[in-house]
Amino acid sequence: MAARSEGEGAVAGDAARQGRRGRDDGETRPQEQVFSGVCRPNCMYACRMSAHVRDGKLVKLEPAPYPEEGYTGCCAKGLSYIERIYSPTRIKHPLRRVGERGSGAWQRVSWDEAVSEIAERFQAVIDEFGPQAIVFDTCSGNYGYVNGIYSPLARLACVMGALKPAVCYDYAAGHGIHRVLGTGDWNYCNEPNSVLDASLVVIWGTNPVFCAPHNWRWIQQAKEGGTRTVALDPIKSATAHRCDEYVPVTPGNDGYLALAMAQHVVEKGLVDEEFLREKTTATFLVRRDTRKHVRLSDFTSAFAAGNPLQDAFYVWDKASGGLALADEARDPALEGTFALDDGSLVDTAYTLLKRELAHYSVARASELCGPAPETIEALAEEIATSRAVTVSITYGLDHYVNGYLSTWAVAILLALTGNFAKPGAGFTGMFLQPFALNFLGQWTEAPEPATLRSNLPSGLLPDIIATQTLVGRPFPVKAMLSYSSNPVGNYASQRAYLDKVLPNLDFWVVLDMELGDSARFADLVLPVTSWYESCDIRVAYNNPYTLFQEQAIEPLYESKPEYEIAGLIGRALGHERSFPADYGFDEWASLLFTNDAAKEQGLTLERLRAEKVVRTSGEPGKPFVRGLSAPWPTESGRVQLYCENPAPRLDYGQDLSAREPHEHVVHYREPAECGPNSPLRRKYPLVFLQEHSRFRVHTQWARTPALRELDPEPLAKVNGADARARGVRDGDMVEVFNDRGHAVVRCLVDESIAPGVLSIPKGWQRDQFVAGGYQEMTQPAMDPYPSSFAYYDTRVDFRKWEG
Ligand SMILES: Nc1nc2c(c(=O)[nH]1)N[C@H]1C(S)=C(S)[C@@H](COP(=O)(O)OP(=O)(O)OC[C@H]3O[C@@H](n4cnc5c(=O)[nH]c(N)nc54)[C@H](O)[C@@H]3O)O[C@H]1N2
Ligand SMILES: Nc1nc2c(c(=O)[nH]1)N[C@H]1C(S)=C(S)[C@@H](COP(=O)(O)OP(=O)(O)OC[C@H]3O[C@@H](n4cnc5c(=O)[nH]c(N)nc54)[C@H](O)[C@@H]3O)O[C@H]1N2
Ligand code: SF4
Ligand SMILES: [Mo]
Repeated sequence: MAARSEGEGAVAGDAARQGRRGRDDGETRPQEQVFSGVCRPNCMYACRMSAHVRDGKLVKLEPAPYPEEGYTGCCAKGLSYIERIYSPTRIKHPLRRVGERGSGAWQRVSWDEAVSEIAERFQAVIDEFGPQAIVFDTCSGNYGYVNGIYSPLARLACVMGALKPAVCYDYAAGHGIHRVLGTGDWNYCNEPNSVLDASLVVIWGTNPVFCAPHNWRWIQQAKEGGTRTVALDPIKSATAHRCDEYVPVTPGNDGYLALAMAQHVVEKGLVDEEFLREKTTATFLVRRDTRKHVRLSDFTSAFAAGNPLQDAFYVWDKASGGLALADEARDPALEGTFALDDGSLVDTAYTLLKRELAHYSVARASELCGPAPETIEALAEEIATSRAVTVSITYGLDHYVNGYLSTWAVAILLALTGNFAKPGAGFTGMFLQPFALNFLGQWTEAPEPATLRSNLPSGLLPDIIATQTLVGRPFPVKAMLSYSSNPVGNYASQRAYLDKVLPNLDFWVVLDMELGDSARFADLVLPVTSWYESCDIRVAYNNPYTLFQEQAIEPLYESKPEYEIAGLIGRALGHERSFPADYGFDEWASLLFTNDAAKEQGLTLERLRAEKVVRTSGEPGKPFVRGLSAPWPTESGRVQLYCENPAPRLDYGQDLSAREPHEHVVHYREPAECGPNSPLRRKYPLVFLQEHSRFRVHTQWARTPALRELDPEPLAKVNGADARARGVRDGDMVEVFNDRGHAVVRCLVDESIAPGVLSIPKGWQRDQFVAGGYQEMTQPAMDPYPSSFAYYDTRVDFRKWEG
């Protein structure tokens, strides 16, 4: 996929010196100019692209080189983005709804009219209900720092005092792993090329061939070098097909499987005890009365507030037969229960973990999850004895109500087997570089008071808007502005959004390029520039670079970049000081380089504009491995076998008192709807997945002609046994349904999908279905700890559609 093109010479330095107009390559391509850019949807990558422009028109996109060859490349979506720029479905000018919501009746309005209307409507809401009754909704449509999700529209939310809810799409995986590694929502993975040092890569509920091709290339390279690959998935996915071994599993129970494997490792004496003693909290003591670790601060008042003394943890020293600080003990007990002088009992963290693991068995895992006992045992033993194991993990385990428990269990399995903080060991899949631009400063360091109100989970918004309450208290929400977000398309339980949310929302503005599922139901739609019509900056995921997007073409029609739109609305609402009229791209972008991280890197806007692609973390040729060069960001700096303080990701006043006592030690809980004892099991026998498609990123590219040729229509994939049981044949139209809604689609009978599972690959718009849509059926519940949607924790059935 990597390409070195003849146009590339113009991408690097020359175009910069000539400003955004680029260079005329008079010799080979008359009139052609080449600009450096970056594809930046939420596919969790950032392919560097060359944009070829002739006569002001973008005529070709192709991969541009990264300084490290292995990071260069792109996919068919990146190449065909050009069709989205010139699509007849592009929004050309501001639109005001004139008919019923969603009826498609629009009136063209000028920017002046649109901005005045927004200011008036927002001001009226502020006057009556306060600024918190206005929601700034954003998600992941464009990972730009000046346009897109990090744009100064967030500054507008901050100076207005509006709500900017926290996204709830894929936070369970990180939440579970955080309990072990302290790595927060996203920072738990190694650099993708670290898999070259692995002896075994377990691909656990992820499909990188489709969803992270840039990461798959490294796994493929590792495989060619002798690394073994195993995939666990209910679907024999494109990735599973390419692995050395495929282990089919039933959806939603991987947590049990991982814990049964952990128990097997313990029983077989394959635990890495040296790692447990030295790198984890296994030997730390836990008081039974308080569920807290025993620490220095328990015994001295020297830790009063403000004292910089470092607290320390106690272990039981077998050499002295009493307490000793972890760093001082000569022979710390890995296991055991002991009595303190005050009579209270303490257990080692490892003892508590072992006690929980004793409830899990390979036999039960086999019944619950599918694989034969021998397969489970062999994989457990291989993980324990292989030199370095990487687990590739993204969001297949995440999208269940118990998703965080599953990833917590996988992290515990890796900890027990010593698979952290060494080359080739740990997690891969979602590498966020440690470097961050100062987007928070861009939002909140304004000349006026600015507060970021972002502790509210966006997944609660439908309920809040429908009831105008939050945890039983009045909570008016009356207006919303969405940018880089398609909540009708991407929130679970779409019918509820359409039937209960929208009627209770007085005014909805959507900023987008195309009339997607959300824009179609808005009151006012504002056209934004495409990714190549304005300059921008992107800090990459899954590689260690920061990139500059040159403006390749003029904004089409009346579209505007978001920083301009933020300024227009901001000034109309009286925030001239925070949105100076003369602020353009450079002024906004400069604010991003004011933090210490940027200064340490020597990174400035000028440098980025000149160099286009700058390494902003790690060193070339030395894959970044978490926990290797710095301690873990846990309180003790160690890998945690016991979670002393299980805090929720977002605190919105939820009552966790009944849950808290059970959240310290990893365990399995059944998923919500798809579990073996779900009351819906008989009525809706199939678990409903919505694989992320190779041909779309979420709802983007859903109408791109080049990709529609390859993937023309929505499909419901089912196993032959499930089709035959319903008299359905390959190619028939079927209705997939549950109590929440339905979708009418063509059926693909596919033996690579497990019996009892139905998948409609996600991202289609509503009007691409014969009736309904895949998102109508997904269930909206979230666990209150991770606050993350659990789309796959859903049951459905299907029948032949007679029209
Ligand atoms: N082309 C493309 N790339 C994308 C995206 C996209 O939409 N399109 N989306 C991006 C984003 S934001 C995300 S979150 C990621 C998602 O990336 P992935 O997590 O890789 O994608 P999914 O399709 O959700 O799930 C991956 C696999 O998990 C399996 N799976 C489902 N349930 C279970 C289970 O209970 N156990 C196990 N073991 N496996 C299970 C599915 O069958 C599927 O094959 O991809 C990113 N990349
Ligand atoms: N059923 C089901 N639903 C899911 C999932 C699932 O697995 N199953 N996965 C979920 C996951 S993991 C994720 S991350 C979410 C993603 O959800 P979203 O972030 O909403 O994803 P997109 O559909 O990529 O983008 C949203 C919108 O941004 C627009 N856009 C693109 N560029 C720009 C820009 O520069 N400016 C503006 N203003 N708009 C722009 C696009 O046209 C699109 O309409 O979806 C979730 N939805
Ligand atoms: S969609 Fe993702 S993988 Fe494809 S070109 Fe764009 S950034 Fe690269
Ligand atoms: Mo996601």
